[in-house]
Amino acid sequence: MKERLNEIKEEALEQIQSAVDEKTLQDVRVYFLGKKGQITEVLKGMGKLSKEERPVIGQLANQIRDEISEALETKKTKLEQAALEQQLEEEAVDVTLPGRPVQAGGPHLLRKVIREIEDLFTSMGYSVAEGPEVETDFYNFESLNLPKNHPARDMQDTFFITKELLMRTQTSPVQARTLRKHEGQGPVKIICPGKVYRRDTDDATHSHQFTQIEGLYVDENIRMSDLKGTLNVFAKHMFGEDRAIRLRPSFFPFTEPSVEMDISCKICQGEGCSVCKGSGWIEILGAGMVHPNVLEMAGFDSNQYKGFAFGMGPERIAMLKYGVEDIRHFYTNDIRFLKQFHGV
Ligand code: 2NL
Repeated sequence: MKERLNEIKEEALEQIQSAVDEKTLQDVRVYFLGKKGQITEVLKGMGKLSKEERPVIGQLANQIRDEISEALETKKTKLEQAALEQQLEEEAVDVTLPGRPVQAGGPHLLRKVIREIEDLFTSMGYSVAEGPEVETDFYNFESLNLPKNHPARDMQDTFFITKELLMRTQTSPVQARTLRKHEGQGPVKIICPGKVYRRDTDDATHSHQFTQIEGLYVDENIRMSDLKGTLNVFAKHMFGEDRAIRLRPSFFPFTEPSVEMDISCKICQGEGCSVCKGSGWIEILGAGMVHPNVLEMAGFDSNQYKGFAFGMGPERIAMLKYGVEDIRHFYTNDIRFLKQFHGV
């Protein structure tokens, strides 16, 4: 029996030694130390032993059981340690590797052009005013001298929401609202940038949604020459000191008289080319002296107060300044288009 017990010990230690996982260790424990295990099997033969031999074999069996148990524990700890080390190695991070480059964004070209125009006008004492994009028929049309059924409403195809509510077709309602707030007291000196909407079929030069900047200066003694001087400063600041401006008579319902402003073509120096369509001039914006009806409807005395106003499309300004050939580039967010203007 002694020999058999020692054999069991050798076998067990060998199996423990070669075990590669905890499941195998568990199987080894059951096979040797379990209720129906090898040691119990041997001890069943104790009855055949003499009185003197019994305690000796019993003691040896206990000793071997303890040794196997201890070997199992030691091996288990070893396996756990090895597993942990492997995991640490696999999940190791090389903190000395260079980081992934961060893609730096920047303001949209349109935003930059709008900001440049805002900066110029605020430097001349204008404030920036904003208002709702969903407007009432009153502020978008009636208060700007465009009564219901006026034929000039056809100039601006409109997205109506209800009979009285619409998507604003211009930023002038912001100016009408601001005038009203001043309760007949000048001066009012603002520029109004923002999104506007018109029922239109999108193509290279038209969009159903675009941006506009309008300006308004109302005070006593404001004259057409003030308008001309202001627009001249604007044109030279945006397009270069060497540019000339020209005002042509035009019509807007909210101004009288009304003009359109052209700048001289930089490409051909006024000779005529494909950009200016042979004329030597490029149209930039519309403007005029605020119609007395607009002043009166906003609560201003049109004998005491005069004003000038102008409106322009930042898309058009950006297209001319940076050679953008399709207005849809501003809205489709192709990163290759947008990135070209990061430095400007
Ligand atoms: C254009 C022309 C213009 C105005 C906008 C305006 C606003 C008030 C009173 C009078 Cl509250 N006028 N705005 C005046 C003239 C022209 O825009 O071609 N825009 C793209």
